[in-house]
Formats: sequence, structure tokens, C-alpha cells
Amino acid sequence: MALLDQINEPDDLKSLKQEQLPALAEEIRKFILQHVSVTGGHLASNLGVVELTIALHYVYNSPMDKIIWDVGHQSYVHKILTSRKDRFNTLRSFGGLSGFPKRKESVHDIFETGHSSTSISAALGMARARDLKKEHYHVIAVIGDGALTGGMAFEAMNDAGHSDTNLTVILNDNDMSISQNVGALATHLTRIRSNPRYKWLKKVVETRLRSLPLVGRPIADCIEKLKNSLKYLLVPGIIFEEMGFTYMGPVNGHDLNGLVSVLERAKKVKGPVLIHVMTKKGKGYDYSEINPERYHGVPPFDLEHGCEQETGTNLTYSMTFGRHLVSIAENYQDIVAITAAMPEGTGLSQFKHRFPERFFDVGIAEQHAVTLAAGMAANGLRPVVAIYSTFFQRAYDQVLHDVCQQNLPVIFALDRAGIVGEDGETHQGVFDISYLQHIPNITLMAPKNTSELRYMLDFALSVKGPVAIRYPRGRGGIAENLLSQPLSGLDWEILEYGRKITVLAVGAMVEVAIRLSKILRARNVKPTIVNARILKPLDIHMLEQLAKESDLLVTLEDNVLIGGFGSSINQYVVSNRIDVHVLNFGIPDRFIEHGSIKRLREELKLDHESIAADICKALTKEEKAYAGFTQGTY
Ligand SMILES: Cc1ncc(C[n+]2csc(CCOP(=O)(O)OP(=O)(O)O)c2C)c(N)n1
Repeated sequence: MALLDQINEPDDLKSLKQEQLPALAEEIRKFILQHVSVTGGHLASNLGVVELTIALHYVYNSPMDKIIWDVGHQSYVHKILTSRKDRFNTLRSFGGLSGFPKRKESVHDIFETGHSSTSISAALGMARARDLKKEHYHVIAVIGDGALTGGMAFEAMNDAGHSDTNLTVILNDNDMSISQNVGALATHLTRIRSNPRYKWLKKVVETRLRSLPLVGRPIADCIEKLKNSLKYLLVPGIIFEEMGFTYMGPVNGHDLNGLVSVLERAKKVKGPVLIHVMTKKGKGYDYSEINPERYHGVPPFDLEHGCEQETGTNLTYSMTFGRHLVSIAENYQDIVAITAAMPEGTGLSQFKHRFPERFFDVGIAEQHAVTLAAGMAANGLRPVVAIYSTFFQRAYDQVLHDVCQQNLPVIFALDRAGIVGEDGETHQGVFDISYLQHIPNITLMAPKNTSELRYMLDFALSVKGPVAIRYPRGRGGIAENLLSQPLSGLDWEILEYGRKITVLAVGAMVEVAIRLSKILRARNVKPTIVNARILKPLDIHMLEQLAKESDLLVTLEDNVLIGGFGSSINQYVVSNRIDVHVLNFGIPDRFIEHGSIKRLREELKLDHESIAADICKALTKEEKAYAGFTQGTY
């Protein structure tokens, strides 16, 4: 019987002999490969933490001991060992297992993550709660070297390090973020990792220093200084020690005996401990070992041949953005590009290679990215900051206080705006219109297709203050067939002329509007379809004109309804006593789970058929009669 078949709970794992653990690790790797190649998901990070996760559950007692996974994309092995292997085929699909820790999924998922660098703060919070309540258990944060580049991780270490709270931080160092990790700390970790002599030296230095005799005060001071200098020179992890942590490691993260032994030792240490574990991202599968960046997150793929090259004739929004930025930057020397650890995902890789000196990867540091851009703009550059809508939430105050208040010309490219699908709750980009449009000075736009994204980027350069362009994940659909032209001002665009009903659609919802128009027209209802591409400032001129001509205004957006585009239309209509009925379609007041974008839109009744049905229901008898509405399904 396979070992994995015997494991349902962490307690089952503890009944195995330690020498059986490597064989279990191999079974788990196969299991992950078999499943993730079918479902898609975060592959390389999970293959890298198989032994580490087994060791954690072997040594600690979850859920009594609390294990917090930073980002949480590497929690698959944890899920497999905590009663979820039988549902693993549902990973990331609607109603199935989430790709991230979820409290409602298991008592072993004690803290939800998705956005990076939160684990040490959460672990310290739990540890302090434990101490105040006089409870006794271990709290462990598992954080990657990429996630450690996020400011919150340092804030938490700074706080934890001056307390004597018992807390264990496992630094899972695989030398990679999604792409190559960046920054001074990453360089320091690489130095520790790549120098095997460090380990040996650490032992020698520590023993020797301890054995130095005590002498008179001046000499003792001198020796103390010498000790410290030597330590700085030779002891790995001194940076963590100086921050108040006991540093243990570096440890080979694929050696189960070594891992179990270091975790057992760490359990006995008082105060905060950091265990430096070195792992290989993508371990155990040739393709992902060679190219961990490609295998960080994968669609379903053929195990034997690996992931195929991206195909498809249309470019994605990210690629379009990246390519066009390169072409603009050829002529504008002042343009610089900034990413927070996502050069590939945001489409900036080409820029990185073409203009290395004008490209800045700041690590997982969205707040810093924005204020860095503010500084550059204040000093005459034209920074373009490309960040996913969901991660941009982190930088709200920097956008408001550092960029918009000073009206600095920074361009924000907000990728993955709207529903993103399988990554679920923590990654949906459905809040940005609400958290940006109330900030003075900002111009906010959303293109209907990739061509318009290019024109918006061109136009953004002519704007004297901050501009944000939000666009969705992936490729455009039928809206790609619509003609786009250079923007000459901040105006909306009428795509179809109709009467009495006007649909104002934002970004990816333009496509939905075109589809629902077909349905309505088949019922003799002819809506005017508008590409409401400028969200702030509103095209008041066109809005007033359309409102005058319409009985019903419909707003469509893939943002939350509260504080969204529709709400700004409502506010304008009410404040200006315009006599028109308004129907808003958007994301309701709840977090949106994981599933395909299509499935989620249907679930939220934001697909063209549901919206067409709702519009028909909302029409008054007179409006129906006027339109010559034909009875049908609706
Ligand atoms: C605030 C935030 N920004 C960006 C991301 C996207 N992201 C997900 S995983 C990841 C890299 C994490 O690297 P590391 O912590 O070293 O984990 P690894 O995948 O290498 O195991 C990034 C940038 C995120 N989850 N959160």
C-alpha cells in the first residue's frame, strides 16, 4: 500500500518511521504533478516545499500548533496532509478546493493568505494572544525569500525581535520570487547559501569566541569589539540575530532528517527564532527545475512534454501593454518602468531587456514602488508603474499622499482588473475603481480592447497629473473586433445607437454589453451602447445628453457596486435632478470565490444573458410598448 494512502491527518504521518518520510515525499511530488498538470495551479513553489511541509507536520501538532503560510500558494502539500487529498482534483475550480489557505476549508488553515508578507505579523499576533491567554503551543510562520522583500515582513520582525515572544519563522529560501529574487537581502542570502564554509565557520567562530578568557575592562571591551567584527565577517544570518532572532541554518530543505532535527531544536529555543531553509523551486520535475519562473503558476499541461509556449493570435492585455511601452520608450528617454516583483506577469520583461537602466524591480514592495515613482516624477522622469489591481490595494496611501496630492505625472498600469478567476478571493481585482476614483487629481481609464489600451497609454503621456489605466487579465474577446482610434480627449465612445435605453459599459464589460445588445435587439429593444472608457472625470457632456434621451440608464462594471462607476453615475444623476431611471450591474457586497471567469460571471448574474433578462424585467409597460418589445423568454 502506498504511504500516501495511509495518510489522512497529520497524526497518521506521525505514525510513520522517520526513514519512511523520503519515500512519502516522492509520492507526494508525483501526486502534485499528476493533479496540477490537470487542474493548473502553483506548481514549482509546491514541489519545493514537500520535505519542509512533511517535516513541519511531523514535528509540530497542527491545528494546536499554528502554521501560517505566507502568500499561501505553496500550501498544497499542507492541504494533502490535512484531509484534503481526496478533493484535490477540484483544486481552484468553482466550489472546489481553493489554491490558498481557507479557514472554512480546514481547521488546519488557521490564517488566510494570498497577498504577500503578512505571515510574521499574523504569527506574532497569534503568539501574543496565546501568551495573554496563558496558552501553550507553537506558532510558525513560513515565508519565502521573495515574500521577505515586502515591507510588512520587516515591520513584523522589527516588532517581534525586541520582544521575547516565542515564535518561529521559517525562511524558505529558493533564491526565487516569481522571477529571480531581487534586492540587497537576496544578495546576502545568496552569499550564505552559496558558501558552504559559512556553516563550518559559524561553529568554529562561536566555539572559539566563547572560550576567550575574561580579562581587565579595556581589554575586555576590545575583545568584545573584535568578537562582533569577527561575527559580522563570518556568521551567516547575523542580520537576523541583530534583529533579535536566534538564527538557525542554513539547512538543506530536502533533507528530511536535517529538517526534523532543526525543528526539534528550534522548539526548545526561547524567544523568536528564524530557521533558514534552502530549497529548490520546482524540485523533482526536470522542466520546473530548469525554468521555475515558467512553472510558478501553470495552466493545465502535458506532464511528459511540459508547458507549451503561449499560443493564440491575439496578444494579451499585459503583452500589449509591455510591447507598446517599449515602443513609446524608444522615443521618450524620460520613461522608466517599475514592477513589484512581477516583470513577466505585467508584460515588462521586454522593457527590462531593452532598457535595463530604466527598469526597476523593487521586490514585493508595492508601497515603495509607488513612492519611488513619485520621487522620480518629482525629479523630471515619467514613471510607469505596472501592478496587478489586487496588489495595488497595498499602495492606496502612497497613491493618495505621495502621487495625487502633489499631482505628479505617474502612470499606473493596473493589470488583472476585474474578476480574475481561479486564484479567487484574495486576487480578484474588483475594488480599484472604488479606491481610486475618490482621490482628487487622478484620471482613471479602462480600455474596451487591447488597441484602445495602446491609445490610452499614448494619451496618458499628455496628461499633466497621475493617470491609472485598469485592464483585465488575458485576451480580449469580440471587443477586439471593434475599431479603436487615438483618444483626443477624455470622452466616452458610442458604439451602437439605439433609443430610450442606454448601456454605459466599463472595460471588459463592453463585450458583455455588445452581446446583450444582440439579445435585446432580437426582442425589438434597441439600446445605445456606450464605451464609458473614462471613469474619472466622467464625460458629463455625453452623460447629460444620453440621460435626456433615455428612460433607462444601465451601468455595467466588473468592480464592486459600492463606490464604483455606477455609484458615481447615480450620484451625478441624483445631485443634478436628472429624470432618468438607473440600473447598476457590478460586483455585490461580498468576496468572490475562485472559479473560471465565465462561471463566476454567471454566478454573479453578470453574464450577458442574465443582464439582458434583468433589463427586460426592469422595463416598464410603457417602455416595452414604446420599444415594440416582443414577448419571449424574458
Ligand atoms: C502583495 C503581493 N504582491 C505580489 C504578489 C504575487 N506573488 C505571488 S507569489 C510571489 C513570489 C513569492 O516568492 P517567495 O515568497 O519566495 O515564494 P516561492 O514561490 O519562491 O516559494 C509573488 C510576487 C502577491 N502574492 N502579493
